[in-house]
Amino acid sequence: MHAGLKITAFAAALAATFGTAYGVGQGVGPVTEDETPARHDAHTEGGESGHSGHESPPPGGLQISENGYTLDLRTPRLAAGRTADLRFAIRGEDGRAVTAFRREHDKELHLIVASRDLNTYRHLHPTRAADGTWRIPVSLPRAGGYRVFADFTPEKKGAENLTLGADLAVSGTYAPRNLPAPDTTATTEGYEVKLGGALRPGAARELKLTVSRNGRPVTDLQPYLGAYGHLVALRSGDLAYLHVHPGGEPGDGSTEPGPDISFTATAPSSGTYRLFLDFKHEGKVHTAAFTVRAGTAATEEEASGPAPGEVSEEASHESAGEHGH
Ligand SMILES: [Cu+2]
Repeated sequence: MHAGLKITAFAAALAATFGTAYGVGQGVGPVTEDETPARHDAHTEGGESGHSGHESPPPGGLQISENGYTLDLRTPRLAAGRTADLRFAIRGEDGRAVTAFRREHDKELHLIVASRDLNTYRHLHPTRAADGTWRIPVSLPRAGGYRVFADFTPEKKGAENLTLGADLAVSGTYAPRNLPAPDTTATTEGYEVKLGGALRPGAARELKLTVSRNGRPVTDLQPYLGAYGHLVALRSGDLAYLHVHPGGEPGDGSTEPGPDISFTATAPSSGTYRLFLDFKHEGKVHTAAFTVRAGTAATEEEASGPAPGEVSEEASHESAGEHGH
């Protein structure tokens, strides 16, 4: 077991990997100050803060359009249980599809698809045509409301990382399901992942995920998109999107290939979140999911167990392992 990273080393690694526009900006906030005056005006009018350098930007994924970029989801409806192409484009202010993206973690764009009840999750890497339209075959098992997130950085001077979100409707017989109960252990395809640390509203906190299989620590995780793990956190209720990254990367001399994967994450508010960890081992990508509460007493009662007649927690867990890769 490695001792974890010193916070300074971690900050340096983050800065080296993501510059100032990614990751750091999620938690600290000053990055978007100058480019998003409108929403910060709204904050300061409320008298919350005269020192705007300490404000956090709103979480990603809540808007279909931001900073002049729009997620144009060309297939807003799919049928449950059928594989079909999900198509979309990212449009600039002129309405044209964007064709130049900066690579983040080996990809020009990361696409997340999650059901509103957070029982189904996909992390996908679509293919872009020369004209800027993207497509990826997807199969979603259950009907209901879904959210599609496009996480990308335009290749343009000064452009920052953006996560745009759009609604997707999946037709079929709709049986809403409860959010799985909070738990610090998740199992997926024979692996057990333990979550250490806690989310705190407005404060950066280290989360440590420890991977084992058959009771033995996994110490030969494989790099997946430039990291030993990718963690996405979605807020239950509105699916606010936090994309957090590990405190170090393969080959930096201090980051070991498991069993621990550390991240720093800041919850934008108290509430209940669903965390999805992607990791790669023996050539296959796995997803482990956790329900986590951020905050204290006020939120303790929110995520109650399944109501009578609802699908059991066990059944809910099966979907945590569904993965699009
Ligand atoms: Cu990705």
